[in-house]
Amino acid sequence: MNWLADFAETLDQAAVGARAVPQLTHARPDLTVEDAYAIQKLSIDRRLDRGERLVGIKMGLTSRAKMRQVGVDQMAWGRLTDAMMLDEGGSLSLANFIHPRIEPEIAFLMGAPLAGRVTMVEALAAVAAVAPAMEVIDSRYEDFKFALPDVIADNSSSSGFVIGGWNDPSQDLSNLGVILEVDGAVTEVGSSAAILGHPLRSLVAAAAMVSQGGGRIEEGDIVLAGGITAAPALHGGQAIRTTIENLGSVALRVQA
Ligand code: 0L1
Ligand code: MG
Repeated sequence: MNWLADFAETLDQAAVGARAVPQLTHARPDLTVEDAYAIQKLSIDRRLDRGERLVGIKMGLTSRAKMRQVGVDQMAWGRLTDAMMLDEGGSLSLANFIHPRIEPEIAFLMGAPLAGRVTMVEALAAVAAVAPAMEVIDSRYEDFKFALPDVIADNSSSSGFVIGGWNDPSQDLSNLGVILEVDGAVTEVGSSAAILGHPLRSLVAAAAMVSQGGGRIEEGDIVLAGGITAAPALHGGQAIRTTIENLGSVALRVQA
C-alpha cells in the first residue's frame, strides 16, 4: 500500500538527512504493530537497494531501564546493516545523527540459524560467540518521543553499533556486571540480568518475533540483546567505554 511506502520513505530520508520528523501515529493514530513492521522492512529495503547488506538484528526494550526511559513497555526488534557497524575504538561524527544516545549491549554471533519457538538451551546451542557491545540509538522522531508502532517503524531507533572482542558463549551470562563510562567517569551501572532476567531470553524472543514476520535469524548474524541501562546522550569530544564482567570492553570516541 502506498501510505506504508510513503512512511518508509519519510523515515529513510529522516535518517539519511539526520532530520527529525513528527511521529507517524500523529498522522495515523490507528497505526498497528503489524503496519509498523511493514514500514520498517520497506524503509530498510531502501537501504539495501542502495547497496547496504543485512548483518543481523537488534532487540529493543528488553530491560526495565530502557522501558522506563522511553515510556514504552513492550519489546521491539530492528534490522542491522553493514553501514551501521562502527569500528571498535573508532570515532563517530555527530553530523550523521539527530540526537544520538549510547547504550551498553551484549552481542551474540550466530553459528547456526534460529527461528520460531526455541528454548534457552537451543538458543545457546546456536550461538558461536558473545561480545560486549554498544548501540547508538537515534530516534528519527522529534524530541525522541514515540509510541510502540512509531519506534518499530523507525527500526527500533537503531543507528549504529560497535562490537568488542568475541568470547566463548559457554559461560554463565546470567548476571555479569556492566559499567558504562563517559570520559573515564562511570555514568551507568547494570547487570546482564537486566535483559529479561538472562540475555539468552532476548535471543529466544528474537527467534520468535523475527519468525512472526516471516524471517529467521541466520548463521553469521549478529544479534544485539537490548540496552542494559538507560542510554545517555552523546556529545562532541566524549570518550565512551562499556565494560562487561568476563567479556571485556568496547570503546568509541565522539568527534569534537
Ligand atoms: O531507546 C529507544 O530508542 C527505544 C528503542 C531501542 C531500545 C533498545 O535498543 O533497547
Ligand atoms: Mg539497544
